[in-house]
Amino acid sequence: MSGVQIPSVTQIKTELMQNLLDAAQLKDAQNLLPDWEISEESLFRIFVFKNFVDAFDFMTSVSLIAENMNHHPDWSNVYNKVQVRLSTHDSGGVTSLDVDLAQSMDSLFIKE
Ligand code: H2B
Repeated sequence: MSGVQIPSVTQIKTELMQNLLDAAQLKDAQNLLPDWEISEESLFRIFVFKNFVDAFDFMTSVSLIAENMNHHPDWSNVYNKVQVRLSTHDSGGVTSLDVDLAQSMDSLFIKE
């Protein structure tokens, strides 16, 4: 075997943490996403639709985008409401992937 280095768990964790948005980036995210509640842990928004079918249509459209990104929302649906929480589980907080997915959800919602 050649000198292949296996990173330690601490090294891997440090690398993942580097993807987390810092305070300034979270502030920029808040400007891009005025309808979202933003914290270091997650992005949160409740989408309200005319009825259940519109809410489910939205979720179906988002599912295709999420699968494509390999980045998936934590969400729940009750009748015409879809409650969404976005975070990057692998990094333990908010990354640019969450901002990207939130923006996609916002633009799908406007088109409803
Ligand atoms: N979605 C979210 N929201 N965060 C993740 O860290 C994540 C994901 N990781 N979808 C992906 C899948 C990972 O679990 C798989 C193994 O690639």
